Amino acid sequence: MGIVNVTPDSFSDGGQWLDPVLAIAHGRELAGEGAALVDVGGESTRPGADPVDEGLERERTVPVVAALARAGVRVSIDTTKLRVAEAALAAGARYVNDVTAFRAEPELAGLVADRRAECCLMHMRGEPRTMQDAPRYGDVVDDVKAFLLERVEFAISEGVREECIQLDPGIGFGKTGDHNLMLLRRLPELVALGFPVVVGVSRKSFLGRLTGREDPQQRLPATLAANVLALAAGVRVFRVHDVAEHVDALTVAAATLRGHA
Ligand code: HH2
Repeated sequence: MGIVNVTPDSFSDGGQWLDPVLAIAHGRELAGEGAALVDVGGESTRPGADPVDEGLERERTVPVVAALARAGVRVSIDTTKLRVAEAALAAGARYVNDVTAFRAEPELAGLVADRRAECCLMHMRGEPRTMQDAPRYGDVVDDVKAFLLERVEFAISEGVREECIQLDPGIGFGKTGDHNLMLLRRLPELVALGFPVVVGVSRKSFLGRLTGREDPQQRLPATLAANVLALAAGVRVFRVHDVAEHVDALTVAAATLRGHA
């Protein structure tokens, strides 16, 4: 899953793809590099980010979604808002990536069901503005699992088909560095729930703290290490900024795990 942030304030590429012409070209490039899905977002979820008004979020994302879908790219819309998702699906998106797992606008589940779209249900503690204020868990993996299962139940009760659901532990969303590392170490427990697991570690700050890389753009080697191990743990979807590099690394890692080309 390649990332296209049509935002001025995303943590690692804010402002780079705010111009729709550049965002469309970037999405096509990521698809050309091998992304099976391109995730288009118009609102940053970085800790402390300000919410974006629905109209503006639609203006940023829908033209990009429409152009990519027209070009044959499979598109995901990264939004928590019903109206934005509705417009994006009408413009050709096939996947809804809602970091609140249908908690912000529960009607979003019915929309996904209706349009027979796929969706990612992600764990987040609280909301972006406050999620990093002293996050605490009993057992972080057990808590995330229980949350995700509850959201699966909700989605299914709204008509979303089981085979359309993917799960994501929400790396960096209301977690300390150690919470993130424990979730990554125990990914097989999430994989065992039986749904495809998505992880989004790309360039995130816990990698910067581990490596001393303050510039998010310099966190590619750290991101590759985490994603290769996630592949070995059974993860199937990797939400990344750097697609070409991940295709190489994951191709070699997957062949090695199989023991043949
Ligand atoms: N992480 C980010 C945004 N959306 N969606 C899923 N499913 N999983 C994630 O881990 C995830 C996500 C944050 O990364 P990014 O989009 O690069 O930054 P920003 O939210 O600042 O735009």
